[in-house]
Amino acid sequence: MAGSAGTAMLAFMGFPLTTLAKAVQAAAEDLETMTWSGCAVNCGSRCQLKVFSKNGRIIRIETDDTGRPEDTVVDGACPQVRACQRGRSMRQRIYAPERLKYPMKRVGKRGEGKFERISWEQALDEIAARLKKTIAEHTNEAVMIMHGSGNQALVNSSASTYRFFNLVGGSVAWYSDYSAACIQNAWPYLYGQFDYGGVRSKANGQGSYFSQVANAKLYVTFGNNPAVTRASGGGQSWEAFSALRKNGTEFILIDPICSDTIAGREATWIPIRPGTDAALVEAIAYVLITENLVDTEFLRTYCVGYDEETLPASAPKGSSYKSYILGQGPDGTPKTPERAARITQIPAERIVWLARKIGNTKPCFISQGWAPQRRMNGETQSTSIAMLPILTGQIGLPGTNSGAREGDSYGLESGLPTGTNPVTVGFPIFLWPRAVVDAKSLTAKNAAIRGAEALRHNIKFIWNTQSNTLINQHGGINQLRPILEDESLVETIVAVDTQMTPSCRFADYVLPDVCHQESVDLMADSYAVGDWNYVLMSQKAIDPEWEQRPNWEIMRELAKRFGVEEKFTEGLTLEGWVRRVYEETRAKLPEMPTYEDFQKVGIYKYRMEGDSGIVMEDFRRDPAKFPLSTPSGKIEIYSERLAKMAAEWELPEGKGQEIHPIPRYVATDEMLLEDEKSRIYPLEAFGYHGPGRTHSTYHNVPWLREVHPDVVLMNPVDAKARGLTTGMRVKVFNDRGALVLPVKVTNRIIPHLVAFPQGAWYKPDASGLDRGGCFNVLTQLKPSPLAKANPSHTNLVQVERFTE
Ligand SMILES: Nc1nc2c(c(=O)[nH]1)N[C@H]1C(S)=C(S)[C@@H](COP(=O)(O)OP(=O)(O)OC[C@H]3O[C@@H](n4cnc5c(=O)[nH]c(N)nc54)[C@H](O)[C@@H]3O)O[C@H]1N2
Ligand SMILES: Nc1nc2c(c(=O)[nH]1)N[C@H]1C(S)=C(S)[C@@H](COP(=O)(O)OP(=O)(O)OC[C@H]3O[C@@H](n4cnc5c(=O)[nH]c(N)nc54)[C@H](O)[C@@H]3O)O[C@H]1N2
Ligand code: SF4
Ligand SMILES: [Mo]
Repeated sequence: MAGSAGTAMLAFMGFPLTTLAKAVQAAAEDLETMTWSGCAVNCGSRCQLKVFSKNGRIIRIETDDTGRPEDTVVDGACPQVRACQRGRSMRQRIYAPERLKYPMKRVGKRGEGKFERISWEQALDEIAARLKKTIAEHTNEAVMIMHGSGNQALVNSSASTYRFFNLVGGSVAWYSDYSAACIQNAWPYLYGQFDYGGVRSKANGQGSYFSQVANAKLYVTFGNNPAVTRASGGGQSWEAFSALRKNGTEFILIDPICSDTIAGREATWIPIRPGTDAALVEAIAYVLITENLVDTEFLRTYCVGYDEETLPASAPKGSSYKSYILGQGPDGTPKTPERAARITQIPAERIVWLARKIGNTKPCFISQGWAPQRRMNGETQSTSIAMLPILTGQIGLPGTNSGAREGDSYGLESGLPTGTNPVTVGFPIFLWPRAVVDAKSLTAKNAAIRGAEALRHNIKFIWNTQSNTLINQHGGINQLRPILEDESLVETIVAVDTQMTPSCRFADYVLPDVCHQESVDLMADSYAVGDWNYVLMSQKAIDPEWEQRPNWEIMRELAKRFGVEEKFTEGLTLEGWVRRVYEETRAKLPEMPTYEDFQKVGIYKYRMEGDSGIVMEDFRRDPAKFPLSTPSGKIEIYSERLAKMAAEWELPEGKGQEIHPIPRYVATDEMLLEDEKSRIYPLEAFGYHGPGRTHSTYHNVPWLREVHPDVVLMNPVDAKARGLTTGMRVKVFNDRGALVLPVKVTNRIIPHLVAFPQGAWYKPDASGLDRGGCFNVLTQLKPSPLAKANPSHTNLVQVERFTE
């Protein structure tokens, strides 16, 4: 051994053995090792981490410092893939007191949080037996892998989970997500498609890249906070600010909050009431039409249904967009700025100013974040915003956009192959609690069921991996809770996580996964890294301290118990798969280093060629040759498909449960002035995506809780009326639930709205009052009409001072 040889040599040279040997040992112990890794949560980016360890413990985290900090893709240079505060505090997540250490089995009632430690053998045997029983008794349609976005690495992530389940008959094929379900399901009727993946500018109906903002004279965005929601140095916030700076593009943000994206910058904030963007758009359209600022040539050539002349044959008279705006349709109401001023609380003169600016400034880049559509009226909010570039012909040209969130080139698709799900019947994800309780009542026409006319089996087995959606992130927590607690409904819940989260507390078995730094993997850029791409190496820095196992190994062990281990592994180890995925990626990018050389550098940055970053460029150039995938091949401002659904779908009771063939404002329940309940709950409320967490991940990191404490933002007008000052504790409540947090009184939020970051961990006290500040005790289980999506941001509440 090197140690004893060194000791022998020192002895031979006549030095006092013990002192020097100790010194050598101390020096060795003092050595730090550096390994490459990354942060792969679902913030839309991925960032490189440099992990420094000593004596088997991680002691420090740094990040990408290759190249120059000022490098930006807007100048054609490769940006640093710098981690934000979250990635840099990874160490505190690895060593958190909430870290899962051993497999555990529930001993108390479900949800009580009482568990006993068991062996891996026992856990895996029992889980395998239960899963086999569920499949035998209820089929694979009764098995659900919960939505879960916490780990976006390429191999040791839920890819392993899906791979296993697809080998044993599959799981219910839910679709859509919690991020962008409304725009995802509404956009295809307008533009033919909505697409997260692929070379984005080639996907019609996606967003142009942020780098195109540099070619625009005016950038107008709705409910979009890239400084926070796109925080990576390799990602879109850096690209956005570089693009804005390059040619001094004028920047207007429409948002109920003066967000970090504009605070302190050269920008105009137009405060708006949440959920009323579509009403603002209608008034802008009114000004554009009446002042001849619309691009009639564009509307005639590329669109269907703008005016009566371009309406499809099946559409009734007076149903065109123009007729609706001018009050010549069935409602007879002109959509004037004065009307919109009442709804949006933006003064009419300001609306006219904005309309003239948009109508007269070209190129104009219009986009939206996803908050305006994470609502009960989210479908028409998202398509209405698209009407601005459509009316002004600002599509398919440099410096323009479709109205969607800014796109990105989203590199190569690679990762552990998951196989194909043999089950094709599924529901929109937000409806899963109803699929637990009464699946057969969910049909194609009342619940957008796909693959069958109705669901056939209640969900009996839930596999909750890298997910806090089982309870924390879903919505209507107090209404969901009894459904989970009832053990006669879902018979088995397995959670695989790295932390003891609120969702884990509702599991029957809890299995501890490794953190990225305790195993080996690859990561790649995702849907928000902007106009550059990369692959990251994640090396093993330390051994897991307890009994944690990589998810891939957990699924392999289950595969063994189902007799499909060989099919699962294809004869490879986890590292073997990492290597294979790397080699497959390298086959497409021959300039990538060898796997061995890649270990030294940890990152490979590349750019997708032949991608202008301008969405619908081909369609604009030659609409006959490059039609959209709508039935007419054009932009369908009037959609016959939506008109048919409006006539045929069964929609529930309630204000705003409507489907319309054109993009238009829809007022809904749980909106101020619209809902009777606003007399009791006179404040609107939403939980934005804050800088201190990615959803609920990183919640249990003390550094982040200190820098970004959870506080309720409230306008001084509302605070004064309640005798509140900053720092006081308040109770935020409605008839669905209540929570306690400190208040922060600030002019950066509009009156009659309160907002605070979503994702805090649900922590109810004995009375059910949430001491954790989890927004979802206030949200509802009722879905939006078309997409059947989570209306997370549509809530009425009351706030009062809280004393124990
Ligand atoms: N730091 C951080 N980054 C994240 C995440 C995170 O949790 N933390 N999550 C990631 C994920 S998965 C997603 S889906 C995205 C989410 O990205 P978004 O959905 O875009 O984010 P939000 O914070 O909900 O909202 C963005 C802005 O919209 C404003 N807003 C709210 N309602 C309305 C409205 O009706 N109209 C208008 N005009 N503005 C409105 C809010 O005040 C906020 O400033 O972020 C991603 N990035
Ligand atoms: N009120 C309200 N609710 C919302 C939203 C909102 O805007 N408002 N936003 C919605 C949106 S857009 C989304 S995307 C969802 C997100 O909801 P989720 O997809 O559930 O995301 P997270 O809350 O981050 O939970 C991810 C989990 O993965 C775990 N995890 C992290 N790394 C690993 C790993 O390596 N292995 C394993 N096994 N686990 C790991 C984390 O500990 C955490 O428990 O929330 C939705 N919920
Ligand atoms: S949370 Fe997102 S931006 Fe922050 S380090 Fe992780 S991947 Fe990067
Ligand atoms: Mo999301």
